[in-house]
Amino acid sequence: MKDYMVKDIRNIAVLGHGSEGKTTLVESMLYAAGVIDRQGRVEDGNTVSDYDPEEIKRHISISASVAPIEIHGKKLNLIDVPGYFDFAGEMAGPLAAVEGALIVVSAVTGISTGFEKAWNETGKHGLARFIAISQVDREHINYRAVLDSLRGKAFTGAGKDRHEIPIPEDMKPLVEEALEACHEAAASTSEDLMEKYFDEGQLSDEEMLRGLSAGIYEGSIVPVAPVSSLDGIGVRPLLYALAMYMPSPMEHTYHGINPKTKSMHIRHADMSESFTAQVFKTIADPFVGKLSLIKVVSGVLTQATPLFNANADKPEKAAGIFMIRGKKQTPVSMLCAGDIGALSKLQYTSTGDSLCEIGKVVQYDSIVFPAPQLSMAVYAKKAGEEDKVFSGLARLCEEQPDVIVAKDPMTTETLISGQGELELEIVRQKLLSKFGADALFKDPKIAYRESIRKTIKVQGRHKKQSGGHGQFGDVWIEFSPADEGVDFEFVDAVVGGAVPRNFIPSVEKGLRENLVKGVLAGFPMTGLRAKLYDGSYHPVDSSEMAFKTAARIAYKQCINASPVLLEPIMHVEVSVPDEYMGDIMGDMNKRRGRILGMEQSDGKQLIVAEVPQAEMFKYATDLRSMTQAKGSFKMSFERYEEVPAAISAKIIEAHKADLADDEE
Ligand SMILES: Nc1nc2c(ncn2[C@@H]2O[C@H](COP(=O)(O)OP(=O)(O)OP(=O)(O)O)[C@@H](O)[C@H]2O)c(=O)[nH]1
Ligand SMILES: [Mg+2]
Repeated sequence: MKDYMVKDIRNIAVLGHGSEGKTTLVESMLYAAGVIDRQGRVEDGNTVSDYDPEEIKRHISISASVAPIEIHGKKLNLIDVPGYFDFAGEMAGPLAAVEGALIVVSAVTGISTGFEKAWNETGKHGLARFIAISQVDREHINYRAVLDSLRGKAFTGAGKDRHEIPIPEDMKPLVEEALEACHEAAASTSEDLMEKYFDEGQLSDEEMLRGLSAGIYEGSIVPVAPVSSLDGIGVRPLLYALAMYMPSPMEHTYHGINPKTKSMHIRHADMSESFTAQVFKTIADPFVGKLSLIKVVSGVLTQATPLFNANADKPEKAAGIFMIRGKKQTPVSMLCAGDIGALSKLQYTSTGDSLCEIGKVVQYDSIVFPAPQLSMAVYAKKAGEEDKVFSGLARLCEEQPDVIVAKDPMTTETLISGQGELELEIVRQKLLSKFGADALFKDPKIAYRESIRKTIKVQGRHKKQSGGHGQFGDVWIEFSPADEGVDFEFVDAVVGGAVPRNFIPSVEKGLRENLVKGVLAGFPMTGLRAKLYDGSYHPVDSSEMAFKTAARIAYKQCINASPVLLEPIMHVEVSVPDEYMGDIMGDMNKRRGRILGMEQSDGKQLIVAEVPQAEMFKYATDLRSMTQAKGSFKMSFERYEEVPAAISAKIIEAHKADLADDEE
């Protein structure tokens, strides 16, 4: 591959709803540009982009992949981004690395949720946008209807390579209409072009290029191109239009800071500036090891560049510099401003990090990944393989920053969280295939708690005096519900030395040690007040241990203080389009939820509710199917509440059975 000037580079993310034809379009563009001599098919598992065994097995894209194409003297770095919502985490990185987006919408299904999300996200990033209406070769399509539904969002017009395509008679009116629309759109981007257009009724090619590029760059023009990737119809004109009209990185200004001095730095895609780059994706490659995919923001990178990681505040050393196309890595001696490539074996670097030169530190905004929507508990299938499982997961999480593995402080389980069940299942499969570690993903435990509802006064008397050193400890404790929000309160109300001062801390310690196991089912006790108000001791046989045991005996009698089971209640905010509100509320009621309120927000209905955590497992999956993935939700812990009696009986039984299993 030859070196390209910055002005001739086009970085383009290919986005859209799942199965709309993104990978197939990238494949047919590679073929049309002569990069590959045989066009692969997703069904045959031989496309350039979908090279991961899991992708080949499932015929969907799972991770973003880069496919550079050289055409019309330009270098188009296409990044094929998965459309399925389980892989939503794969969009954030590429959006930080590109200046343009090609959003694919199928002529069969028209605008869908994935299109809306891609449209909104690319809008937020201020990217230049093209739309490809794919699958126009399919039957029962209504191209016009799709075009009209897009009209509300974009300008219509087919990019065209005049020198190549003869126009059939019956298509002439459509092409004329599109050409006229192109002229109007180009003219609308500046006063002088508007004037010229009104005076002469048309613009020159150069003026068209200037006008359309300006409009596409500022977002007022979004070209729409019909394509059939299987037959290649419209693919070459689209390539031409992307090469001609998409902005180069030169048009952008990049803002960074020096994290230590807080000084601001402005960078341009200029080879004379110092080298800076951002890592937008990390791949754990079985052969070259860790690969960090980078977008060179400014300057030039060679093996001699003194690399520095601004986020880790550490010098870095790359084993190699590569150009990437699908799974193929081609070693190169340098990467220039504006271009996309990869570095191998960086030690301290993760996705989102900024790389620069030692002594010329610039850090760009980190990449924000979507918050996890679903969690599962992780166990090694075979005892003793825990390390293998968790070290493998740590490696895989480097590749997928939206997947998080962390200990749940409430249940001490290790949880893996991500966008959806499919994403987590694929992580589990990769753990097995790449690292030979077999894991079990289960529904996480609920951090139930126990408490008491009644006040009782009880005695805990421990006496063992059968030869040798005896043991004696005797306490009277009043157990009662503590104030709201208090976990445990110990009150020393001993008078007259009934329990010697030095043993009172042992009573408290004894109680605290036992609180981890409630009297009802063995869940941790909370909201308990223990007032030690009397007792007795033996001058010889009393000891710390004896009083701890006495405390335990007293504590066990909390079973008579109307103990109850408490469950975590979550504060849930669900954002959905109006038409789904009824379903969501009905579903919330089925989950023992309490609707607190509804309000309009961002053009959607925001439903606020409180729902038991136990009813919210896999809510991400259910919400997606109830709202065709148009809904989103946020959830956070609110408080503990009593579990209804009927439900608590089942939970207690199940937990006792679990504890019995653990003891075996
Ligand atoms: N007839 C026809 N089928 C197409 C065309 N483009 C894609 N397909 C088919 O549509 C299906 C999905 O295509 P993909 O390219 O995998 O779609 P995608 O958008 O990459 O899907 P994800 O990566 O899973 O989001 C495959 O069966 C393709 O063969 C087209 O232009 N015409
Ligand atoms: Mg795909």
